[in-house]
Amino acid sequence: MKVSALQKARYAYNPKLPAVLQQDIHTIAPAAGEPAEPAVDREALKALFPNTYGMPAISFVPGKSEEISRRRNVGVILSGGQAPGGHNVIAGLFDALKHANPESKLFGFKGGPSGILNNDAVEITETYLDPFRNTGGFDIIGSGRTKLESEDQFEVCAEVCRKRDITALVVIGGDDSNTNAAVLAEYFAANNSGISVIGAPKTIDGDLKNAAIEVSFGFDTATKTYAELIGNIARDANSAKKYWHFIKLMGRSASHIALECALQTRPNITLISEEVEENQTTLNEIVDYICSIIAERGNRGSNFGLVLVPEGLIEFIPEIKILISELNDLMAGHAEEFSQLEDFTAEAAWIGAHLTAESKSAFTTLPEAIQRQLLMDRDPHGNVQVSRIETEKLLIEMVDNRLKEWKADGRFSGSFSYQNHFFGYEGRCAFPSNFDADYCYSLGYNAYLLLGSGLTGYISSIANLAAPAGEWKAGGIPVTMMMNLEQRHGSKKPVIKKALVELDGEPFKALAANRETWAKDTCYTFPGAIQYYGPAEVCDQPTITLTLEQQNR
Ligand code: FBP
Repeated sequence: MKVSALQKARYAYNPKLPAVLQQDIHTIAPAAGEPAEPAVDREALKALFPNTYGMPAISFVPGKSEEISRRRNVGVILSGGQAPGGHNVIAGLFDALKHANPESKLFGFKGGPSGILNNDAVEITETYLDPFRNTGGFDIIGSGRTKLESEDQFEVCAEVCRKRDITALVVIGGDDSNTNAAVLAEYFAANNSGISVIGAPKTIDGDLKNAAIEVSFGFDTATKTYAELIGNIARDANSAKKYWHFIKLMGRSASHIALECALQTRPNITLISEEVEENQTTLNEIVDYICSIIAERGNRGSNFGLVLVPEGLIEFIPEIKILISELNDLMAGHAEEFSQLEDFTAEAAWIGAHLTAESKSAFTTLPEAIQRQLLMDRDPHGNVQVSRIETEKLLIEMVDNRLKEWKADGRFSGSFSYQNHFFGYEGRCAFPSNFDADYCYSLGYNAYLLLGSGLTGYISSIANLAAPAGEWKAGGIPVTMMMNLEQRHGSKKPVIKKALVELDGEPFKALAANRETWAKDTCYTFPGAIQYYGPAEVCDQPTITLTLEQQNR
Protein backbone atom coordinates (compact mmCIF):
# COMPACT_ATOMS: atom_id res chain seq x y z
CA MET A 1 0.00 0.00 0.00
CA LYS A 2 1.31 3.47 -0.91
CA VAL A 3 1.45 5.75 2.10
CA SER A 4 1.97 9.50 2.23
CA ALA A 5 5.17 11.03 3.56
CA LEU A 6 3.33 12.25 6.67
CA GLN A 7 1.76 8.87 7.32
CA LYS A 8 5.17 7.23 7.11
CA ALA A 9 6.64 9.80 9.47
CA ARG A 10 3.77 9.38 11.93
CA TYR A 11 4.44 5.66 12.27
CA ALA A 12 7.62 6.65 14.05
CA TYR A 13 5.85 8.96 16.51
CA ASN A 14 6.01 7.76 20.12
CA PRO A 15 2.88 8.91 21.92
CA LYS A 16 3.56 10.55 25.26
CA LEU A 17 2.25 8.77 28.36
CA PRO A 18 1.51 10.20 31.81
CA ALA A 19 4.47 9.55 34.12
CA VAL A 20 2.59 6.99 36.22
CA LEU A 21 1.86 4.86 33.15
CA GLN A 22 5.54 4.81 32.22
CA GLN A 23 6.29 2.72 35.31
CA ASP A 24 6.58 -0.99 34.85
CA ILE A 25 3.82 -2.53 36.90
CA HIS A 26 1.01 -0.78 38.65
CA THR A 27 -1.41 -1.34 41.43
CA ILE A 28 -4.64 0.48 41.97
CA ALA A 29 -5.30 2.94 44.73
CA PRO A 30 -8.93 3.75 45.51
CA ALA A 31 -9.30 7.54 45.58
CA ALA A 32 -9.73 8.87 49.08
CA GLY A 33 -12.76 10.88 50.12
CA GLU A 34 -16.38 10.62 49.08
CA PRO A 35 -17.59 7.34 47.54
CA ALA A 36 -18.01 7.61 43.78
CA GLU A 37 -21.76 8.10 43.64
CA PRO A 38 -23.78 9.94 41.02
CA ALA A 39 -25.12 13.41 41.81
CA VAL A 40 -28.78 12.37 41.43
CA ASP A 41 -31.05 9.30 41.29
CA ARG A 42 -28.79 7.36 43.68
CA GLU A 43 -31.33 4.89 45.03
CA ALA A 44 -32.78 4.08 41.62
CA LEU A 45 -29.30 3.59 40.11
CA LYS A 46 -28.21 1.46 43.03
CA ALA A 47 -31.21 -0.79 42.43
CA LEU A 48 -30.47 -1.00 38.70
CA PHE A 49 -26.74 -1.72 39.20
CA PRO A 50 -26.58 -3.80 42.39
CA ASN A 51 -23.19 -5.28 41.45
CA THR A 52 -21.40 -2.30 39.95
CA TYR A 53 -22.83 0.67 41.85
CA GLY A 54 -20.82 2.58 44.46
CA MET A 55 -17.35 1.42 43.42
CA PRO A 56 -14.57 3.92 44.15
CA ALA A 57 -12.82 6.14 41.62
CA ILE A 58 -9.30 4.77 41.36
CA SER A 59 -5.83 5.89 40.40
CA PHE A 60 -2.57 3.99 39.86
CA VAL A 61 0.58 3.88 41.88
CA PRO A 62 3.81 2.14 40.88
CA GLY A 63 4.06 -1.28 42.47
CA LYS A 64 4.03 -4.95 41.68
CA SER A 65 0.81 -6.60 40.55
CA GLU A 66 0.68 -10.28 39.65
CA GLU A 67 -2.87 -9.87 38.41
CA ILE A 68 -1.95 -7.34 35.71
CA SER A 69 0.70 -9.67 34.29
CA ARG A 70 -1.68 -12.61 33.99
CA ARG A 71 -2.17 -14.03 30.47
CA ARG A 72 -5.59 -13.05 29.13
CA ASN A 73 -7.56 -12.50 25.95
CA VAL A 74 -9.20 -9.12 25.52
CA GLY A 75 -11.81 -7.95 22.97
CA VAL A 76 -12.15 -4.39 21.67
CA ILE A 77 -15.08 -2.69 19.92
CA LEU A 78 -15.26 0.71 18.20
CA SER A 79 -18.77 2.12 18.48
CA GLY A 80 -20.52 5.00 16.68
CA GLY A 81 -19.10 7.82 14.58
CA GLN A 82 -15.40 8.01 13.78
CA ALA A 83 -13.17 10.23 15.91
CA PRO A 84 -9.45 10.92 15.37
CA GLY A 85 -7.32 8.81 17.67
CA GLY A 86 -9.36 5.60 17.83
CA HIS A 87 -6.45 3.65 16.36
CA ASN A 88 -4.19 4.89 19.13
CA VAL A 89 -6.61 3.73 21.83
CA ILE A 90 -6.22 0.27 20.35
CA ALA A 91 -2.43 0.72 20.06
CA GLY A 92 -2.16 1.76 23.72
CA LEU A 93 -4.34 -1.16 24.80
CA PHE A 94 -2.30 -3.59 22.71
CA ASP A 95 1.07 -2.30 23.93
CA ALA A 96 0.04 -2.42 27.59
CA LEU A 97 -1.40 -5.92 27.22
CA LYS A 98 1.69 -7.27 25.47
CA HIS A 99 3.98 -5.46 27.87
CA ALA A 100 2.18 -7.07 30.80
CA ASN A 101 2.27 -10.51 29.19
CA PRO A 102 3.45 -11.25 25.63
CA GLU A 103 1.21 -14.35 25.59
CA SER A 104 -1.97 -12.26 25.94
CA LYS A 105 -4.09 -11.63 22.87
CA LEU A 106 -6.23 -8.77 21.61
CA PHE A 107 -9.24 -9.42 19.37
CA GLY A 108 -10.90 -6.59 17.46
CA PHE A 109 -14.60 -7.11 16.76
CA LYS A 110 -15.34 -5.89 13.26
CA GLY A 111 -17.87 -3.27 12.19
CA GLY A 112 -18.81 -2.06 15.66
CA PRO A 113 -20.97 -3.80 18.26
CA SER A 114 -22.53 -6.04 15.58
CA GLY A 115 -19.07 -7.66 15.29
CA ILE A 116 -19.40 -9.30 18.67
CA LEU A 117 -22.98 -10.39 17.98
CA ASN A 118 -21.76 -12.04 14.78
CA ASN A 119 -18.55 -13.33 16.35
CA ASP A 120 -16.69 -11.52 13.60
CA ALA A 121 -13.24 -10.68 14.95
CA VAL A 122 -9.63 -10.40 13.94
CA GLU A 123 -6.65 -10.98 16.18
CA ILE A 124 -4.70 -7.75 16.42
CA THR A 125 -1.01 -8.50 16.13
CA GLU A 126 2.00 -6.20 15.94
CA THR A 127 2.09 -6.50 12.13
CA TYR A 128 -1.63 -5.93 11.83
CA LEU A 129 -1.55 -2.86 14.09
CA ASP A 130 1.60 -1.09 12.91
CA PRO A 131 0.18 0.56 9.76
CA PHE A 132 -2.56 2.14 11.89
CA ARG A 133 -0.46 3.75 14.62
CA ASN A 134 -0.99 7.51 14.94
CA THR A 135 -3.37 7.54 11.98
CA GLY A 136 -6.97 8.79 11.80
CA GLY A 137 -10.02 6.67 11.02
CA PHE A 138 -11.55 3.57 12.50
CA ASP A 139 -10.68 1.34 9.55
CA ILE A 140 -8.48 -0.93 11.63
CA ILE A 141 -11.61 -2.90 12.56
CA GLY A 142 -14.46 -0.58 11.48
CA SER A 143 -17.27 0.85 13.57
CA GLY A 144 -21.05 0.72 13.64
CA ARG A 145 -24.13 2.03 15.39
CA THR A 146 -25.76 -1.25 16.48
CA LYS A 147 -26.77 -0.89 20.12
CA LEU A 148 -25.95 -3.60 22.65
CA GLU A 149 -28.87 -3.27 25.00
CA SER A 150 -31.00 -6.39 25.33
CA GLU A 151 -30.37 -9.40 27.55
CA ASP A 152 -30.47 -11.66 24.51
CA GLN A 153 -27.63 -9.66 22.98
CA PHE A 154 -25.71 -9.73 26.28
CA GLU A 155 -26.00 -13.51 26.36
CA VAL A 156 -24.63 -13.72 22.81
CA CYS A 157 -21.74 -11.48 23.89
CA ALA A 158 -21.00 -13.77 26.82
CA GLU A 159 -21.13 -16.84 24.59
CA VAL A 160 -18.78 -15.30 22.00
CA CYS A 161 -16.35 -14.26 24.73
CA ARG A 162 -16.43 -17.75 26.21
CA LYS A 163 -15.66 -19.28 22.80
CA ARG A 164 -12.67 -17.02 22.37
CA ASP A 165 -11.64 -17.21 26.00
CA ILE A 166 -12.04 -13.44 26.26
CA THR A 167 -12.25 -12.20 29.84
CA ALA A 168 -12.44 -8.47 29.20
CA LEU A 169 -14.03 -6.15 26.65
CA VAL A 170 -13.06 -2.57 25.91
CA VAL A 171 -15.85 -0.50 24.37
CA ILE A 172 -14.67 2.71 22.70
CA GLY A 173 -17.71 4.93 22.30
CA GLY A 174 -19.78 7.96 23.23
CA ASP A 175 -22.32 8.51 26.00
CA ASP A 176 -24.84 5.94 24.74
CA SER A 177 -22.23 3.26 24.02
CA ASN A 178 -20.61 3.73 27.42
CA THR A 179 -24.04 3.58 29.08
CA ASN A 180 -24.71 0.31 27.30
CA ALA A 181 -21.23 -0.94 28.21
CA ALA A 182 -22.03 -0.30 31.88
CA VAL A 183 -25.31 -2.21 31.60
CA LEU A 184 -23.38 -5.06 29.97
CA ALA A 185 -20.81 -4.96 32.80
CA GLU A 186 -23.62 -5.23 35.33
CA TYR A 187 -25.16 -8.15 33.44
CA PHE A 188 -21.84 -9.99 33.30
CA ALA A 189 -21.24 -9.35 37.01
CA ALA A 190 -24.76 -10.46 37.97
CA ASN A 191 -24.30 -13.69 36.03
CA ASN A 192 -20.77 -14.37 37.23
CA SER A 193 -19.63 -14.46 33.60
CA GLY A 194 -16.06 -13.61 34.55
CA ILE A 195 -15.92 -10.94 31.83
CA SER A 196 -15.16 -7.36 32.65
CA VAL A 197 -16.11 -4.31 30.57
CA ILE A 198 -14.14 -1.07 30.40
CA GLY A 199 -15.15 2.03 28.38
CA ALA A 200 -13.14 4.74 26.64
CA PRO A 201 -14.65 8.21 25.99
CA LYS A 202 -14.93 8.90 22.27
CA THR A 203 -16.75 11.52 20.19
CA ILE A 204 -15.78 14.58 18.22
CA ASP A 205 -18.92 16.24 19.60
CA GLY A 206 -17.26 16.85 22.99
CA ASP A 207 -20.52 16.10 24.80
CA LEU A 208 -19.18 13.19 26.87
CA LYS A 209 -17.65 15.39 29.53
CA ASN A 210 -18.04 15.82 33.27
CA ALA A 211 -16.02 16.31 36.42
CA ALA A 212 -14.13 13.07 35.72
CA ILE A 213 -13.88 13.08 31.91
CA GLU A 214 -12.35 16.38 30.85
CA VAL A 215 -12.86 15.84 27.13
CA SER A 216 -13.77 13.01 24.80
CA PHE A 217 -11.10 12.07 22.32
CA GLY A 218 -11.34 13.38 18.76
CA PHE A 219 -12.71 16.79 19.77
CA ASP A 220 -9.24 18.31 19.70
CA THR A 221 -8.33 17.17 16.19
CA ALA A 222 -11.78 17.67 14.68
CA THR A 223 -12.12 21.24 15.94
CA LYS A 224 -8.58 22.10 14.85
CA THR A 225 -9.32 20.71 11.39
CA TYR A 226 -12.56 22.69 11.08
CA ALA A 227 -10.89 25.81 12.49
CA GLU A 228 -8.20 25.55 9.84
CA LEU A 229 -10.87 25.42 7.12
CA ILE A 230 -12.89 28.24 8.71
CA GLY A 231 -9.75 30.37 8.99
CA ASN A 232 -9.02 29.75 5.30
CA ILE A 233 -12.56 30.75 4.38
CA ALA A 234 -12.30 33.84 6.59
CA ARG A 235 -9.18 34.90 4.74
CA ASP A 236 -10.88 34.29 1.42
CA ALA A 237 -13.90 36.31 2.56
CA ASN A 238 -11.69 39.17 3.65
CA SER A 239 -9.76 39.01 0.37
CA ALA A 240 -12.68 38.83 -2.06
CA LYS A 241 -15.03 40.85 0.16
CA LYS A 242 -18.11 39.58 -1.65
CA TYR A 243 -19.59 36.60 0.18
CA TRP A 244 -21.24 35.76 3.45
CA HIS A 245 -20.27 32.18 4.31
CA PHE A 246 -22.77 30.15 6.32
CA ILE A 247 -20.90 27.20 7.86
CA LYS A 248 -22.73 24.39 9.61
CA LEU A 249 -20.60 22.35 12.00
CA MET A 250 -21.16 18.84 13.29
CA GLY A 251 -21.71 18.13 16.94
CA ARG A 252 -25.28 16.78 17.31
CA SER A 253 -27.20 18.61 20.04
CA ALA A 254 -24.19 20.20 21.69
CA SER A 255 -22.56 23.35 20.30
CA HIS A 256 -19.09 22.64 21.72
CA ILE A 257 -17.57 22.30 18.24
CA ALA A 258 -19.06 25.57 16.98
CA LEU A 259 -17.99 27.35 20.17
CA GLU A 260 -14.41 26.07 20.03
CA CYS A 261 -14.11 26.94 16.33
CA ALA A 262 -15.45 30.42 17.08
CA LEU A 263 -12.86 30.95 19.80
CA GLN A 264 -10.15 29.84 17.40
CA THR A 265 -11.23 31.93 14.40
CA ARG A 266 -13.41 34.88 15.63
CA PRO A 267 -16.16 34.80 12.99
CA ASN A 268 -18.78 37.57 12.75
CA ILE A 269 -21.69 35.46 13.97
CA THR A 270 -21.77 32.25 16.02
CA LEU A 271 -25.08 30.70 16.96
CA ILE A 272 -25.10 28.57 20.10
CA SER A 273 -28.05 26.18 20.33
CA GLU A 274 -28.04 26.09 24.13
CA GLU A 275 -28.38 29.88 24.24
CA VAL A 276 -31.21 29.80 21.71
CA GLU A 277 -33.02 27.34 23.95
CA GLU A 278 -32.32 29.28 27.13
CA ASN A 279 -33.65 32.51 25.61
CA GLN A 280 -36.43 30.72 23.73
CA THR A 281 -35.32 32.54 20.59
CA THR A 282 -37.64 31.87 17.66
CA LEU A 283 -36.52 31.19 14.09
CA ASN A 284 -37.69 34.67 13.10
CA GLU A 285 -35.63 36.26 15.84
CA ILE A 286 -32.52 34.31 14.79
CA VAL A 287 -33.00 35.52 11.23
CA ASP A 288 -33.44 39.10 12.48
CA TYR A 289 -30.24 38.83 14.51
CA ILE A 290 -28.23 37.60 11.53
CA CYS A 291 -29.76 40.22 9.22
CA SER A 292 -29.04 43.04 11.65
CA ILE A 293 -25.32 42.20 11.61
CA ILE A 294 -25.21 41.73 7.85
CA ALA A 295 -27.04 45.07 7.42
CA GLU A 296 -24.78 46.92 9.82
CA ARG A 297 -21.64 45.66 8.09
CA GLY A 298 -23.17 46.10 4.62
CA ASN A 299 -24.26 49.67 5.34
CA ARG A 300 -20.60 50.39 6.14
CA GLY A 301 -19.42 48.74 2.93
CA SER A 302 -18.41 45.31 4.30
CA ASN A 303 -20.55 42.90 2.32
CA PHE A 304 -18.88 39.77 3.61
CA GLY A 305 -18.67 37.72 6.74
CA LEU A 306 -18.87 34.31 8.41
CA VAL A 307 -21.74 32.69 10.28
CA LEU A 308 -21.16 29.48 12.29
CA VAL A 309 -24.21 27.29 12.75
CA PRO A 310 -24.13 24.27 15.10
CA GLU A 311 -25.79 21.28 13.44
CA GLY A 312 -28.19 20.73 16.32
CA LEU A 313 -29.57 24.30 16.20
CA ILE A 314 -32.80 23.26 14.54
CA GLU A 315 -33.72 21.07 17.52
CA PHE A 316 -33.34 23.95 19.99
CA ILE A 317 -35.51 26.55 18.25
CA PRO A 318 -38.57 26.39 20.49
CA GLU A 319 -41.32 26.00 17.87
CA ILE A 320 -39.24 23.49 15.87
CA LYS A 321 -38.34 21.55 19.01
CA ILE A 322 -42.05 21.01 19.70
CA LEU A 323 -42.61 20.15 16.05
CA ILE A 324 -39.77 17.56 16.07
CA SER A 325 -41.06 16.00 19.26
CA GLU A 326 -44.57 15.68 17.78
CA LEU A 327 -43.11 14.25 14.56
CA ASN A 328 -41.04 11.71 16.52
CA ASP A 329 -44.10 10.54 18.45
CA LEU A 330 -46.27 10.36 15.35
CA MET A 331 -43.67 8.56 13.25
CA ALA A 332 -42.81 6.07 16.02
CA GLY A 333 -46.41 5.57 17.15
CA HIS A 334 -47.76 5.02 13.62
CA ALA A 335 -44.63 3.53 12.05
CA GLU A 336 -46.56 0.97 10.00
CA GLU A 337 -49.15 3.44 8.68
CA PHE A 338 -46.47 6.06 7.95
CA SER A 339 -44.31 3.61 6.01
CA GLN A 340 -47.26 2.80 3.73
CA LEU A 341 -47.57 6.41 2.51
CA GLU A 342 -46.41 6.43 -1.06
CA ASP A 343 -44.61 9.73 -1.44
CA PHE A 344 -43.66 12.97 0.26
CA THR A 345 -46.95 14.69 -0.68
CA ALA A 346 -48.90 11.92 1.05
CA GLU A 347 -46.58 12.02 4.06
CA ALA A 348 -46.86 15.81 4.39
CA ALA A 349 -50.66 15.63 4.15
CA TRP A 350 -50.82 12.85 6.77
CA ILE A 351 -48.47 14.74 9.06
CA GLY A 352 -50.46 17.96 8.58
CA ALA A 353 -53.64 16.19 9.63
CA HIS A 354 -52.09 14.85 12.85
CA LEU A 355 -49.99 17.77 14.13
CA THR A 356 -51.27 20.36 16.59
CA ALA A 357 -52.23 23.67 14.97
CA GLU A 358 -49.01 25.39 16.18
CA SER A 359 -46.74 22.66 14.88
CA LYS A 360 -48.65 22.43 11.63
CA SER A 361 -48.02 26.12 11.12
CA ALA A 362 -44.30 25.73 11.98
CA PHE A 363 -44.07 22.80 9.54
CA THR A 364 -45.84 24.50 6.65
CA THR A 365 -43.75 27.67 6.87
CA LEU A 366 -40.52 25.66 6.36
CA PRO A 367 -39.13 25.20 2.83
CA GLU A 368 -40.04 21.83 1.31
CA ALA A 369 -36.42 20.60 1.40
CA ILE A 370 -36.33 21.05 5.17
CA GLN A 371 -39.76 19.44 5.57
CA ARG A 372 -38.47 16.42 3.69
CA GLN A 373 -35.35 16.28 5.86
CA LEU A 374 -37.44 16.40 9.02
CA LEU A 375 -39.39 13.36 7.83
CA MET A 376 -36.30 11.24 7.09
CA ASP A 377 -35.60 8.08 9.08
CA ARG A 378 -34.54 8.53 12.70
CA ASP A 379 -31.20 7.22 14.00
CA PRO A 380 -31.10 4.03 16.13
CA HIS A 381 -31.74 6.15 19.24
CA GLY A 382 -34.95 7.62 17.73
CA ASN A 383 -33.37 11.05 17.11
CA VAL A 384 -33.63 13.23 14.03
CA GLN A 385 -30.35 12.94 12.09
CA VAL A 386 -29.41 16.57 12.48
CA SER A 387 -26.33 16.23 10.28
CA ARG A 388 -28.74 15.67 7.38
CA ILE A 389 -30.83 18.79 7.96
CA GLU A 390 -29.53 21.71 5.96
CA THR A 391 -30.09 24.38 8.60
CA GLU A 392 -27.47 26.63 7.00
CA LYS A 393 -29.49 26.68 3.77
CA LEU A 394 -32.71 27.33 5.66
CA LEU A 395 -31.12 30.34 7.32
CA ILE A 396 -29.67 31.61 4.03
CA GLU A 397 -33.08 31.45 2.35
CA MET A 398 -34.81 33.26 5.19
CA VAL A 399 -32.04 35.85 5.56
CA ASP A 400 -32.07 36.52 1.82
CA ASN A 401 -35.81 37.10 1.83
CA ARG A 402 -35.69 39.37 4.85
CA LEU A 403 -32.81 41.44 3.51
CA LYS A 404 -34.79 42.02 0.32
CA GLU A 405 -37.58 43.45 2.46
CA TRP A 406 -35.11 45.56 4.41
CA LYS A 407 -33.58 46.82 1.19
CA ALA A 408 -37.02 47.82 -0.08
CA ASP A 409 -37.77 49.78 3.06
CA GLY A 410 -34.32 51.40 3.17
CA ARG A 411 -32.85 49.56 6.17
CA PHE A 412 -30.18 47.79 4.16
CA SER A 413 -28.04 49.46 1.51
CA GLY A 414 -25.44 46.70 0.97
CA SER A 415 -25.51 43.50 -1.08
CA PHE A 416 -25.95 39.91 0.05
CA SER A 417 -24.24 37.04 -1.79
CA TYR A 418 -23.63 33.82 0.03
CA GLN A 419 -21.92 30.43 0.10
CA ASN A 420 -22.89 27.50 2.26
CA HIS A 421 -20.65 24.82 3.80
CA PHE A 422 -21.03 21.86 6.11
CA PHE A 423 -17.96 20.60 7.97
CA GLY A 424 -18.25 17.28 9.72
CA TYR A 425 -16.85 14.28 7.90
CA GLU A 426 -13.81 16.39 6.92
CA GLY A 427 -12.56 16.24 10.51
CA ARG A 428 -13.66 12.91 11.91
CA CYS A 429 -10.79 10.90 10.44
CA ALA A 430 -8.01 13.47 10.31
CA PHE A 431 -4.53 12.44 11.46
CA PRO A 432 -4.85 12.83 15.23
CA SER A 433 -3.19 15.93 16.63
CA ASN A 434 -0.32 15.23 19.02
CA PHE A 435 -2.80 15.87 21.82
CA ASP A 436 -5.25 13.23 20.56
CA ALA A 437 -2.45 10.81 19.63
CA ASP A 438 -1.06 11.03 23.18
CA TYR A 439 -4.44 11.17 24.92
CA CYS A 440 -5.84 8.19 23.02
CA TYR A 441 -2.75 6.06 23.48
CA SER A 442 -2.90 6.83 27.21
CA LEU A 443 -6.63 6.01 27.35
CA GLY A 444 -6.00 2.62 25.76
CA TYR A 445 -2.95 1.87 27.92
CA ASN A 446 -4.88 2.86 30.98
CA ALA A 447 -7.90 0.75 29.93
CA TYR A 448 -5.66 -2.30 30.02
CA LEU A 449 -4.45 -1.49 33.53
CA LEU A 450 -8.07 -1.15 34.67
CA LEU A 451 -9.19 -4.47 33.27
CA GLY A 452 -5.90 -6.06 34.31
CA SER A 453 -6.67 -4.98 37.86
CA GLY A 454 -9.90 -6.97 37.70
CA LEU A 455 -12.15 -3.90 37.48
CA THR A 456 -15.40 -3.76 35.53
CA GLY A 457 -17.98 -1.04 34.81
CA TYR A 458 -15.25 1.62 34.70
CA ILE A 459 -14.39 4.22 32.09
CA SER A 460 -10.75 4.94 31.35
CA SER A 461 -9.95 8.41 32.66
CA ILE A 462 -6.92 10.54 31.85
CA ALA A 463 -7.10 13.92 33.58
CA ASN A 464 -5.22 17.20 34.11
CA LEU A 465 -5.15 17.46 30.34
CA ALA A 466 -4.27 21.14 30.05
CA ALA A 467 -0.85 20.27 31.54
CA PRO A 468 1.95 18.55 29.55
CA ALA A 469 1.29 14.83 28.99
CA GLY A 470 3.85 13.72 31.56
CA GLU A 471 1.75 15.39 34.26
CA TRP A 472 -1.55 13.82 33.22
CA LYS A 473 -3.31 11.72 35.84
CA ALA A 474 -4.46 8.21 35.04
CA GLY A 475 -7.27 6.28 36.66
CA GLY A 476 -10.75 4.86 36.37
CA ILE A 477 -14.22 6.19 37.09
CA PRO A 478 -17.20 3.90 37.65
CA VAL A 479 -19.63 4.64 34.85
CA THR A 480 -22.59 4.61 37.24
CA MET A 481 -21.10 7.72 38.85
CA MET A 482 -21.79 9.68 35.64
CA MET A 483 -25.38 8.49 35.24
CA ASN A 484 -28.84 9.83 35.84
CA LEU A 485 -32.29 8.68 34.85
CA GLU A 486 -33.87 10.14 31.73
CA GLN A 487 -37.12 9.58 29.89
CA ARG A 488 -36.34 7.48 26.80
CA HIS A 489 -38.98 5.85 24.60
CA GLY A 490 -41.68 6.21 27.23
CA SER A 491 -39.76 4.98 30.30
CA LYS A 492 -37.00 6.13 32.66
CA LYS A 493 -33.61 4.78 31.59
CA PRO A 494 -30.16 5.07 33.21
CA VAL A 495 -27.94 7.15 30.92
CA ILE A 496 -24.74 9.16 31.06
CA LYS A 497 -25.85 12.78 31.06
CA LYS A 498 -24.96 14.53 27.79
CA ALA A 499 -22.85 17.61 28.41
CA LEU A 500 -24.17 20.63 26.54
CA VAL A 501 -22.52 24.05 26.42
CA GLU A 502 -22.87 25.74 29.80
CA LEU A 503 -23.85 29.35 29.46
CA ASP A 504 -22.09 30.21 32.71
CA GLY A 505 -18.94 28.33 31.65
CA GLU A 506 -15.74 30.14 30.70
CA PRO A 507 -15.71 29.15 26.99
CA PHE A 508 -19.17 30.58 26.36
CA LYS A 509 -18.40 33.66 28.43
CA ALA A 510 -15.30 34.26 26.29
CA LEU A 511 -17.48 34.23 23.17
CA ALA A 512 -20.18 36.41 24.72
CA ALA A 513 -17.62 39.00 25.84
CA ASN A 514 -16.20 39.39 22.33
CA ARG A 515 -18.92 38.67 19.84
CA GLU A 516 -20.17 42.25 19.38
CA THR A 517 -16.71 43.36 18.34
CA TRP A 518 -16.20 40.30 16.15
CA ALA A 519 -19.58 41.00 14.50
CA LYS A 520 -18.98 44.66 13.66
CA ASP A 521 -15.28 44.56 12.90
CA THR A 522 -13.21 42.03 10.99
CA CYS A 523 -11.13 40.24 13.61
CA TYR A 524 -10.53 36.82 12.07
CA THR A 525 -7.68 34.67 13.30
CA PHE A 526 -6.13 31.94 11.17
CA PRO A 527 -5.13 28.81 13.09
CA GLY A 528 -3.61 27.11 10.02
CA ALA A 529 -3.12 23.36 9.66
CA ILE A 530 -2.46 21.08 12.61
CA GLN A 531 1.29 20.82 13.13
CA TYR A 532 2.90 17.57 14.19
CA TYR A 533 6.56 18.57 14.35
CA GLY A 534 7.92 21.68 15.99
CA PRO A 535 7.74 23.60 19.25
CA ALA A 536 5.24 22.46 21.88
CA GLU A 537 3.36 25.78 21.78
CA VAL A 538 2.54 25.07 18.13
CA CYS A 539 2.09 21.30 18.24
CA ASP A 540 0.86 20.22 21.66
CA GLN A 541 -1.65 22.86 22.72
CA PRO A 542 -5.05 21.63 23.88
CA THR A 543 -8.22 23.37 22.69
CA ILE A 544 -9.18 26.83 23.97
CA THR A 545 -12.28 25.22 25.51
CA LEU A 546 -10.21 22.82 27.59
CA THR A 547 -7.74 25.52 28.58
CA LEU A 548 -10.49 27.89 29.73
CA GLU A 549 -12.36 25.14 31.57
CA GLN A 550 -9.24 24.07 33.41
CA GLN A 551 -7.85 27.48 34.30
CA ASN A 552 -9.76 27.87 37.56
CA ARG A 553 -9.54 24.28 38.76
P1 FBP B 1 -20.88 9.88 17.74
O1 FBP B 1 -21.80 10.53 18.70
O2 FBP B 1 -21.21 8.49 17.46
O3 FBP B 1 -19.46 10.08 18.12
O4 FBP B 1 -21.07 10.64 16.34
C1 FBP B 1 -20.63 11.89 16.07
C2 FBP B 1 -21.22 12.44 14.78
O5 FBP B 1 -20.15 12.81 13.92
C3 FBP B 1 -22.16 13.61 15.00
O6 FBP B 1 -21.47 14.83 15.13
C4 FBP B 1 -23.02 13.55 13.77
O7 FBP B 1 -24.29 14.15 13.98
C5 FBP B 1 -23.17 12.07 13.55
O8 FBP B 1 -22.01 11.48 14.09
C6 FBP B 1 -23.31 11.72 12.10
O9 FBP B 1 -23.59 10.36 12.02
P2 FBP B 1 -23.28 9.44 10.77
O10 FBP B 1 -21.83 9.14 10.81
O11 FBP B 1 -24.09 8.22 11.03
O12 FBP B 1 -23.64 10.20 9.54
